[in-house]
Amino acid sequence: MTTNPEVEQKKTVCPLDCPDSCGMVATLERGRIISLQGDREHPYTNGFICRKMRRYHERVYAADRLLFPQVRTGKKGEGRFARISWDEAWDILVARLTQVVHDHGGEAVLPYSYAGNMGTINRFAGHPFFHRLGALRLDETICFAAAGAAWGQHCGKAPGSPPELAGGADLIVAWGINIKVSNVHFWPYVTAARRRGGRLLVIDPYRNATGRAADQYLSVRPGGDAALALGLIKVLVEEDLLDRPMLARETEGFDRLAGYLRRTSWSAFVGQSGVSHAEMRNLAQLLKSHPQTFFRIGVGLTRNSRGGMAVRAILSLAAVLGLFQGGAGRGVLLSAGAFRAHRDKIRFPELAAQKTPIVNMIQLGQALTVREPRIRALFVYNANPLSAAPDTGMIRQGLLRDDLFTVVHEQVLTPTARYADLLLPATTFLENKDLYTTYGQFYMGIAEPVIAPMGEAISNFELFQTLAQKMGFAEPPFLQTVEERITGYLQDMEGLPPGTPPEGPAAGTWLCSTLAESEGNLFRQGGGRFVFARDDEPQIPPFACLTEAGESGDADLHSRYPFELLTPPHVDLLNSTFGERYNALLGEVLIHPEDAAAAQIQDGEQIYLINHRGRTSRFARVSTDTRKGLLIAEGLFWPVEEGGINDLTSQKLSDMGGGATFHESRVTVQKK
Ligand SMILES: Nc1nc2c(c(=O)[nH]1)N[C@H]1C(S)=C(S)[C@@H](COP(=O)(O)OP(=O)(O)OC[C@H]3O[C@@H](n4cnc5c(=O)[nH]c(N)nc54)[C@H](O)[C@@H]3O)O[C@H]1N2
Ligand SMILES: Nc1nc2c(c(=O)[nH]1)N[C@H]1C(S)=C(S)[C@@H](COP(=O)(O)OP(=O)(O)OC[C@H]3O[C@@H](n4cnc5c(=O)[nH]c(N)nc54)[C@H](O)[C@@H]3O)O[C@H]1N2
Ligand code: SF4
Ligand SMILES: [Mo]
Repeated sequence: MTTNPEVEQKKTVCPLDCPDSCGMVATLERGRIISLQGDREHPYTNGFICRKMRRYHERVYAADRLLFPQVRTGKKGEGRFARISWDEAWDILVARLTQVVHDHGGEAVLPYSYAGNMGTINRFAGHPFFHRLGALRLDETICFAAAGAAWGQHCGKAPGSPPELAGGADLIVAWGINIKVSNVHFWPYVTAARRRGGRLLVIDPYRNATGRAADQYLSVRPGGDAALALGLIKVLVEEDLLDRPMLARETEGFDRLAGYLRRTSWSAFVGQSGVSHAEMRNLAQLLKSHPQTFFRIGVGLTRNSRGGMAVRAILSLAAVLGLFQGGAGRGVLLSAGAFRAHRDKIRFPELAAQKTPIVNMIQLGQALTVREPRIRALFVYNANPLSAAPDTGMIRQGLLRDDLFTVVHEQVLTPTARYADLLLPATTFLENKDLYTTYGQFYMGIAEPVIAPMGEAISNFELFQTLAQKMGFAEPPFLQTVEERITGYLQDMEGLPPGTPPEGPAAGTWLCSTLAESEGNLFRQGGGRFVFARDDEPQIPPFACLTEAGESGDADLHSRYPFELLTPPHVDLLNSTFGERYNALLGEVLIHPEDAAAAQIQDGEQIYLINHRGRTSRFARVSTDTRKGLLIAEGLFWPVEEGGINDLTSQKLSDMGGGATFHESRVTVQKK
């Protein structure tokens, strides 16, 4: 800590949609933030943060930050606006929403928000308002829906293993996750495990940054994980490498899965996964000879039409290996599940007079173009669908509609914000109070504002509390303060240590969940056990099994679009957040040398990626890090002239939970 009276330090929490949820320290000089660093006192952050967040304060003070309400003056999408006062903005907002509800009913209004700010209060700030208004409900499926449904199917309420446990593992398996990019605070546990002689195995269709740093890399066909994981169980069954007493004691329904695996021929597992029988036997031996194995499973592998099944099969493999029983260095982490609370306590669905129809956020394009009755008002906050949702060409078409009133509450002029009729300025997390739980580790914290709001920006919470009052909504949730909403949410929350004050931990302190099983059985507290097979959901197969591919297996599309495309995160972006730093940058696309040679594409050359949904452009990077026939385009950049990468992706849903299929598009390439 400094002794200079003009310099002070304040603690805060990273609000981004990242599993790490870092504790941070802001240093201020004469009230202005001059640096952001990791909090050394946060047990998981351990004093470092990623490079994208170290520069976040530049964004707070940037010249292109949105600081005042504005109305559109140019054509939709042109990005020309004129400043107005908040009084004028409220008048427009109240008048237009009232008119739409009067003329077409509340169901003509669609709120669209996700996780631009993961603070519990601000993330869910709009839900009470839209329930009360009678608006359509948004199914928030874009990220974790398939993975969550798959986990629930077999593991019920069990939490994931604490990441710290991986430090004691002999083998860490990073399955469909790019730790070095999207979960950087897990890496120290990889290093710790290796120091003790442990190994890292990466299973991914391309050799990502984590794969390049691994001891072993296994290339799987996209969407082939269920076949691989089931093939591994089949080896264990056929070679009699099972711990039968453990399976009988700790799990349910294994025999049905085993029977299916015995009956199904090897060619199906090998064909779908692209992994040979011999490789599977070696891998099964590796797992069997390393009892201290930790599975770190990502959500990347769920973003296709077999995504839920991939998770189900991998969890079944973990259960066969006994990883849910815990013990030193043994565990399974998909999502932490560190604190459990009733979301209704912040969403207040009881404010709705009736249950209104649901729109899956992945199908926003469809909702804004072909859906009947028409949506007349779209309210976007905490999200940038024109970059981050699939099939953005169709969304753009919807946003151009003259009879659609679009409100965007934002910090910067995102591609979506350019289409706003009314553009409202949002605070950043550094200007807000909020409660932050996490999905990749087990610590919770509360952050007080580090600085006062910039310009005339207001938080999501203030936006919707004020708007509710202007609309004449007087129910108790609309009169709550931030503190009251936090206290309400924490009531009955599972995972809070005894003695936690009702208002939560003091700002700047970190509270560890009691659900963190440091070496224990993951079913110890919630009860239940791993269930391999169940029949209570007739629309999904009772146990993990092989299923057909969607777009990637479509013979007609294959003949027109010979490549498969994956679109995973970029190290310098957080989904589309920070796109303004790289404005108009196209990004790269990895292409295998043989494919590049066949199409006469040189390394560094700008090419088009094209399919039946749209077109975008990237710079080719010729590399053996990808497989033949597979293109990899990292990052949701904001190209202005061309569509973005999501112009190519599909609104088709995954097999479970209504999740997205971002990593399953067929495309072709063309020289520019
Ligand atoms: N720097 C950075 N960090 C981020 C993000 C970001 O945009 N940038 N996004 C954040 C968010 S919201 C989330 S949800 C997480 C996501 O983080 P992850 O869980 O890591 O998921 P993805 O990044 O989508 O994909 C991870 C890996 O899955 C691989 N993959 C794709 N399809 C398959 C498949 O069929 N099988 C297998 N085995 N692997 C496959 C991809 O090639 C990629 O290497 O990261 C968070 N962290
Ligand atoms: N092709 C492809 N597409 C993907 C993915 C992929 O891997 N491939 N990943 C998907 C995943 S996992 C996710 S989670 C989604 C995320 O999709 P989104 O939630 O739309 O996330 P971002 O693109 O980061 O956009 C968040 C926006 O919220 C704004 N924001 C931040 N804080 C606040 C605030 O307090 N108030 C308001 N009003 N705005 C705020 C930011 O400036 C930013 O523009 O993207 C998905 N899209
Ligand atoms: S984006 Fe992730 S790694 Fe970076 S500071 Fe935020 S929580 Fe930490
Ligand atoms: Mo996500």
